[in-house]
Order: sequence, then C-alpha cells, then structure tokens
Amino acid sequence: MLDKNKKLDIEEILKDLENYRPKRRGWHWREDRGKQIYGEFEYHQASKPLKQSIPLPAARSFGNIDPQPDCIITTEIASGRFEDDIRRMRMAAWHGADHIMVIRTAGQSHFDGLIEGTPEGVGGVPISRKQVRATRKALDLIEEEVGRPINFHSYVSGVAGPDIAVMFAEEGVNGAHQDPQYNVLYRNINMVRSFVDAAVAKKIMAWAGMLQIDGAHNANATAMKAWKVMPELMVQHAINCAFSKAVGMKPENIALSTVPPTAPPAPCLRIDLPYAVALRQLFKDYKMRAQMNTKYMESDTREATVTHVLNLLISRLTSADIQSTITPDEGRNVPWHYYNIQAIDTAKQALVGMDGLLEMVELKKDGYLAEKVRELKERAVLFMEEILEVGGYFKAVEMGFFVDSGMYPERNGDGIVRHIDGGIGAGTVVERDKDYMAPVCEHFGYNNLPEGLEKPCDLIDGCTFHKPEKIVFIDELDENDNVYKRLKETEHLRKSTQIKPEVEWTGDGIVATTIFLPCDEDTAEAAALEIGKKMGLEDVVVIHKLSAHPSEGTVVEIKGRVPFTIDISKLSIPKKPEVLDDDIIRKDIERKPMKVVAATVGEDEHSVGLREVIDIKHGGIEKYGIEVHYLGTSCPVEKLVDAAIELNADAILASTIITHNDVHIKNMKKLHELCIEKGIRDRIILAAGGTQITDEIAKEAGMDAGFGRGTKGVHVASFLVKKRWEMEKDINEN
Ligand code: Z98
Repeated sequence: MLDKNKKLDIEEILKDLENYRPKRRGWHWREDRGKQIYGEFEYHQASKPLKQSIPLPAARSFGNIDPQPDCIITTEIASGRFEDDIRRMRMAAWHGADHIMVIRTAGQSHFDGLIEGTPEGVGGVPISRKQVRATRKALDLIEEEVGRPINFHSYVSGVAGPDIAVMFAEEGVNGAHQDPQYNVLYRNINMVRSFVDAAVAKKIMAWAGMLQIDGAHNANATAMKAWKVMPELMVQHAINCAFSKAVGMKPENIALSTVPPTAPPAPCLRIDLPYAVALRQLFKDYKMRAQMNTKYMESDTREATVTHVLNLLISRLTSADIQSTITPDEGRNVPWHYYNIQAIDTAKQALVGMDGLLEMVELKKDGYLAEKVRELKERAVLFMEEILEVGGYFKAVEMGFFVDSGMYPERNGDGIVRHIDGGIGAGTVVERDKDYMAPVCEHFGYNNLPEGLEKPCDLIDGCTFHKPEKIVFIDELDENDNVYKRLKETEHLRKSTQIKPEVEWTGDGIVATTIFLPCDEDTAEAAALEIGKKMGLEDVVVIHKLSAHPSEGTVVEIKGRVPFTIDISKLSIPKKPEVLDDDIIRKDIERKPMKVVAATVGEDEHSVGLREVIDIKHGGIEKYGIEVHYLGTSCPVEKLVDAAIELNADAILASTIITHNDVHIKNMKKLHELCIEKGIRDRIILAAGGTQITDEIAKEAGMDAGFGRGTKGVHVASFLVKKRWEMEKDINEN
C-alpha cells in the first residue's frame, strides 16, 4: 500500500518485475453511476467517491466534497520517460482520472515487432513489455490508493499491431486504440496488411475484455476544415465498428472517438451539436469517447480551456462514456504535469457543474437541430453507398475518398490516396496453407485444429494467455539507453534533500513565467527572452504570447531552466498555527470575556472571508463566546480604532483583500500607527486577514498576526486567546 506522504519508489517498482503479474484484465467502468449524495448535495450523474483525492479548489466552501462524475476521465501522458509518467499518473488519479492513455514514441507504428527494455522516447514512451509491466504495477498500487480501478491504455495500431495486442492482453492493459483505417491513411501502412492485422488484434483484444477506441477523429485533426469531414467521420466509425463486431468484439467494448469538429470563433455549438446528436442516433449500441477539439488550439491555455468546456457541454447535452482531457498539452506540445491536472479538473468541474442538465433542458426534436441531424446522416449513408458502388473500401481509398476537404457529396480532389499494393508491409500477406495450424488461443481465422480439443493451446501445454508463466520477460537490451542509467543521473535529486523545479522529467529544472510588456508583440518577445536570461534562466524560449493592443502591450509567457537546486533541509518553513482545543478557548472566554471590533477596511467591499471567521454559522469566533462588533465593509481605519476605544475592545480584526498598489500593506501600517497615536497599541491585539496576507507580511506591517486563505474561526480564536495569555504574563511579570 502506498503512503500518501511518500513518493512512488521507482526502484521498488522495478524490483522483481520479471515475476510481476497484473491484478486484473479488462476494462472497468465507474461504479454506482447515477444518484449519489456528496455532502449537502444530491447528484444525478455521479459515481462512487474516491477513497483519497484532491477536490476542486472551491470544495473548501462545500465541506471538501469531491464528487466524481459518472463518466470515465482520461488523461494522456507523453513525457517519453515512463519513470516520470508514473508519477504523473498518480497525481492524475488523485484528481479524478481513471483512464491513463500512454502515447507511444514517434515512429513506433513502423516497427515491425516488439521492442524491449526502457529506452527514452520522443513525445511518448517506446511501448515495451518491461515499460508496460512496470506501469501496470505502479497503477495497481495507485488504484488501491485512490480506491478505484484505473484503466491503462495505449495503441494497437501499426505494423506490429497483433504482437502488441498479445503483449497488452498478457500484461493487463485495459484499453487500446485499434483502427486499420488509421494505419492506411496516416501511417501509410498497406491496406490489406492493416485489415488482416486488425482482425487478429481485435480478436485478442476481445478475449482480454479490452475497450477499443477507433481512429476516426484523426480525419478531424488532419483536415484543415475539420467540420467538412463530418459525413466521412461517421463512415469511418461505421467501418471500424462493423469490422470489430464481425471479429467478435462486444459493442459495449467498442468506443467511437468523437470530437466536436470545430471551435470558437466558429459558431461551434451550431455545428458540433447536430453532429454529436447524429452520431449517438446512428451508433446507439456503442460507447462514446468524447475527445475535445485540439485542431484549432494554439498556445493559449485560457482559450483551450473554454473550447474544452464547450465540448464538455456537448458531452452533457448528449452523452459521453469516456471524457478525454488533453487540451492544453496538445496545442502547446508541452506535456507538463500541471496541464494534465488542470485539464482533469476542468472536466471534473464542468461535468459536475452540469449535473442533471438534461432533466432541465431538452434538445428540440424539430427545426434546425433535427434538420441538420438528418442531413448529416443522409450524407453519411450516401457516402457509404458510393463506397459500395465503386467496389468497396480499398477502391474508395485508391480513389481518394477520405480526408477530402469537401463536405460530402462535394469533393475537392485533395483526399489521401493509397494503393492496394503500396505502403509499408505491402505484399506481406500470404494465404494460409490448407493444413495451416497454430496451436494458440484466440487466433483469428482459418486454423486446422484436431477435433475434440478443448482449447488450441492444449496441444502445447498452454499458451501465454492460459499459462502466463510461459511469458518471456526480456529486461534490457541497451546498456546505455535505459531507466537505470536515467535514475542514476537523477539520484542526487531523488535521494537527498535537494530539489529542482520540474514540469515533465525529474530535475528538468524548468520554470515558466508570465510577463506583461508595454510594447508590440515582436519587441515584447525579444524583450521577454532578455528578461528570462537576466533572471538567470537557461535555454529561454517563448511559449505563448497574446497581444493586448498593437502598441500598448503584449503578454508573453516564457520557459527556461534554473541552473541550481534548493536544499529543502535549509528552508525555513513557517509552522502551521497550532490551534487550541475548542473547550480551552471557550473556558478562557468564560474566565474573562473578550470583545473585538472587526471590519473590512479602506475602500474594500469584500465581506465573505471576514464573516466566515466571525459568524457562528460558519464556526467563527462567535461560537466561543467572543463578542464581536462588526462594522461592515469599506470601513475607515480611524472608525475602527475609535470603535475599539469606545467599546474598550481587546482586539481589532481588519480584513483587507484588495492589493492594488499595496493598499493592503498601507492599511495595516495605518492601523498600527493610529493605535500608537491614540495610546492603545500596547493593550490592543491587532490582526489582519485577506487572501494575500501572510503572518509574515502582516507582522512586518505592524500587526500581531496575519491570516491568509483557508483561515477558520478556530485559528483566529486560538491566536486571540494565546496572545491574551502572553499579554497577561507580561503584565504579571512587570
Ligand atoms: C487520441 N489524442 O485519440 P502512433 N491508432 C489510432 C490513433 O488514433 C492513434 C494512434 C494509433 C489522440 C491521440 N491518436 C492520437 C487509431 C493516435 C497512435 O502511430 O504510434 O502515433 O499511433 O487519444
């Protein structure tokens, strides 16, 4: 069992890996979907709570509940080093992801066999047995920690598809992309080979109960005008669904990869919603994996998040069995830990926020929506009919039917063309001999097995599916490119008190900074690079810019590496305030009543924070019997001090939220000075609070204490009582 206060021990995971067997096989949906009570609320589209998790920030005001939506939430991981990936998986699981999609290293589709060991990848990990097994082992621990099974997923496309499918089935991988059309169109793998391989791979996936995601969305990502390929997308889904079912997959294990085809500033809902509805009508028996649109995304995380949320609205207005969350990563090409987490939180927040939407609004059954839905379905059916007319799928591909930029039946002649005898692996498919026989289970197609056999592998005393001990585990083949070497390089950071910032890999040292510069974009970019260098960063790169105005200003985000480490043993970490027992506080107030005056000072209308600290309803200081005189918001400091004098108060609580031009600091200083001026400073306790206040900042500005975010009544009451003891002690001693 993992300890939440301890990091994953990678060395421990690698230990005895040759004998590790995954705990389970097959896909797992969330449990107890539907009605759920979390705290004070009833949800209608939720699922079982997690044992341990990190709730959304606002949960603080709702009893720290962390409602889990009914659908699976995906995170895509693509760092290229599995030892770093697994830490990110753990963080993702704590935020609510239960589908971990591991991207493969660039080009693995073209490897015609399995690879071994743990080499570093580009844009993803080289998928090898060792890497998969270590990841599954880590996920087995992580799922126990959060109390929910985690689906591990990668890719079964490419020329080694069947080999990978077998390995995944053996190693407890729970889901995979598998779509022969993907190989043909985007990886230029021979069509015949791709479809034969797909049959073999799908049969194995069916045995392992893996969930399959298709590749239709790639047409969306490839076509410049992605909304034009909507009819084709439906055709691609249909081909893969029908083929998979024919091979023996259950429809509930076949998921369509659907993407709302467009994004703002296009009027996206008017295009995306009819498409989503049409898909769900045509493919009722299948699952929907809703991926967000990444096609038009650039480097702006805010923009990406809005598109993501609009896509989540479509998911709630229609349905999603799996909700993917790759947003900012894909646009920026920076698969960073915190973007995974942010995107998972975006999905969780939006889905939970839109809980029960369809109980309150209804999609119209006539008018624009219904007409568009019908039109899209008609276009798709006509497309399919034309495929049949020209002689079938292979012919249609040869004629460039797919990824054409025209909206069917319009065709612009710019589709992807592949030939029946072309592409990688052409000519490698041979017909099975009459006496062909393969004594292995879940083998697709013609096989000459002797009659009366219970299962084919009885002929060879078991195959690896039935006798996993027969699986051959190859550890490392490359003595330089492997995890042990990489771990050695980061040992000084993992096994000492030294730390470095990181966004992707242990010790990568990367930090990102947002800078506003009062000038045009080009100048701002050059200036930002210079600022990064002057800040001591190495390898400074601009990762985002946004013009605020052609000459008035530009926002630039840079990243760079820090060349140093920080020794955490030398840090002075402010101690968390010790709170007194409720009874002790109450008794002390009974012993000697306490009176405080409180207000939000200056021109500041924020009241919520202070009211929470005061009000009995929120567990504020009133509940201990402290008498509070609340003077409201926008209260002049003078008024507060005068009231304290008039009421002979023990303490003043000043809330100051606005920080513009350091007005919060000025307010605190003024309060302190005024109390000195009026001669009460040595007998009055001064405390300030606000989102940007810390104890340190407040004390520097003359307060006795400062209270920041997350402060509760008990913190302030404990402080007041303790401070009064201190003052009483001083008086007694003098
Ligand atoms: C996703 N963000 O779908 P290579 N097979 C299929 C695919 O769609 C993909 C691959 C294989 C996307 C990820 N999809 C993109 C059907 C890729 C990947 O050739 O190893 O890159 O295979 O979740």
